[in-house]
Amino acid sequence: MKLYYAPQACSLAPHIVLRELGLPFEPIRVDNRSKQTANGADFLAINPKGYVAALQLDNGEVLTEGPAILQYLADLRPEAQLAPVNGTFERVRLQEWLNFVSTEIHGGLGWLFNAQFPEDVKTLIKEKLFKRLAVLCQTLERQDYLLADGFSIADAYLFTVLRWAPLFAIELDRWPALVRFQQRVGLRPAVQAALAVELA
Ligand SMILES: N[C@@H](CCC(=O)N[C@@H](CS)C(=O)NCC(=O)O)C(=O)O
Repeated sequence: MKLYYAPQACSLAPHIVLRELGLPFEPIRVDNRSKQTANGADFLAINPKGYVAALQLDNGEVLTEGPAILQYLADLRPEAQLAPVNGTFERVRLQEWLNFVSTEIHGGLGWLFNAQFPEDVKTLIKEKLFKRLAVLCQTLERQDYLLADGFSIADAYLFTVLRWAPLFAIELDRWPALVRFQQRVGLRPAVQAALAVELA
């Protein structure tokens, strides 16, 4: 498998999960501005959507969209228990979190990267985001991870997008449960290995 990633982008989540699962893969860096890969390929020819993450399977299929990629990977090694079994209520609960992280947190923070947005619009986006962070806190104050049973792919995704908050002067100290969550997930060897590659 090949993981097309951009350093510290949302592709960090599948990068972490690939390492958590110990699956063989080739990380291929993408320049998100030029849409060129580090090995000189046209990324748009690989993923016409033009964004990371993209996972190229050994049969040539290219899978995109973070929540789909994460679930595909977790199901390759169900014994690692990074996702509840498909068809169970717990799996739907996981999908509920994946969707929340994708639309409410990733989506919310994602808008703030847009330099053309006026400050008052960004303030409105932040106000909405703060309400969503408070929702996360309600869960993470009573348990270590989004699912009560332990670390899952949803946590890898949440950890990834919460790392962007300080870029927009959003100090997570306001939500101590989120700070503890970031510290807890950040200590995982797979997370440190993925970050070491992306920050190199
Ligand atoms: N819907 C996609 C969004 C992916 C996304 O937002 N990727 C960003 C990095 S976090 C990107 O590559 N943006 C570059 C671009 O849109 O040109 C997903 O959930 O995977």
